[in-house]
Amino acid sequence: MNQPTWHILGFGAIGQILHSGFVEQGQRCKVIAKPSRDRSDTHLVTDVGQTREIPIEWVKAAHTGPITHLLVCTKSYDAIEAIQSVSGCLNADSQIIILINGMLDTQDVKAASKGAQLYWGLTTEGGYRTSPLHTIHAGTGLTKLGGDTPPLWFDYWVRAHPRSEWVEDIEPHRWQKLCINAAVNPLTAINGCVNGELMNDPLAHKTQQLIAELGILLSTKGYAEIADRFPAVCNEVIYRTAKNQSSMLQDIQNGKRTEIDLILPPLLHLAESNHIPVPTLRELYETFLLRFNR
Ligand code: KPL
Repeated sequence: MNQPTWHILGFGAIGQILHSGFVEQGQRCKVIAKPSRDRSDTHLVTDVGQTREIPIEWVKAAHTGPITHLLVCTKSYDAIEAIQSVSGCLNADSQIIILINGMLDTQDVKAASKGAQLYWGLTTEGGYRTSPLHTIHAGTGLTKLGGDTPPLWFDYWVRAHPRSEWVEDIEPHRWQKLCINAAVNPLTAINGCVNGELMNDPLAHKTQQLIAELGILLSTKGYAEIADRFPAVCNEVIYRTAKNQSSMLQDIQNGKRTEIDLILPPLLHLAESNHIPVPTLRELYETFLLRFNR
């Protein structure tokens, strides 16, 4: 297979980290510009104190030709509209990789995708921005992509992003990532702290209570193995992204809409429909709504 040309929708911290991997590995990667976007020629990514400047090839949604490989890393609530904005460039051969936080319905994405092949992914890489085009890569993580057998493009992906793996059944991993975001994001947003503070007093106890409740929800979904490993996996993400500001904390600090609606309600709904008590998770949601006036 020829080297793919990647198109990125959503140029936040994760979009910028992924973009830098492709470009630095010599792969073509175009960034689909929002109309209002500052279109500088480069962006910066800082990794353990070293800052690299990466050239950007911007394209306008309406003016880019057919898209073969589309990477969606927008906010979850923007994803459908963002895909619709390029639907004229998609066809049944296009490959769409969706790497977002929160639970978005596959049917809704399919409806926007012109029959393109969809792949779900998730990443526990930690990054935050100090300005629109400067990302601090504050914690390393793992990226998982999945759906049946790995497509040919996955080889190119791994060259650019070596901490990636293919999993046949991505669904349990999506739920695991949802649970990680439920444990980390609202609590860091409410307390205005970096992820690592969840390991310390006074937040450690609440964090572990949340992790325990979320583990029960994962086993309710039938993901016994993932549920058993959840405390270790979630604590490892917190440890590895200790210096990171969660995406929800960044949204609150920047006065932006958060992804809370696509993170906690699906889990509370799961708990309710299975009569599972999740008092800590429920209280977290109530506190979040009260605190941020929603
Ligand atoms: O996904 C994240 C986020 O902040 O949204 C983690 C992995 C928790 C890193 O901060």
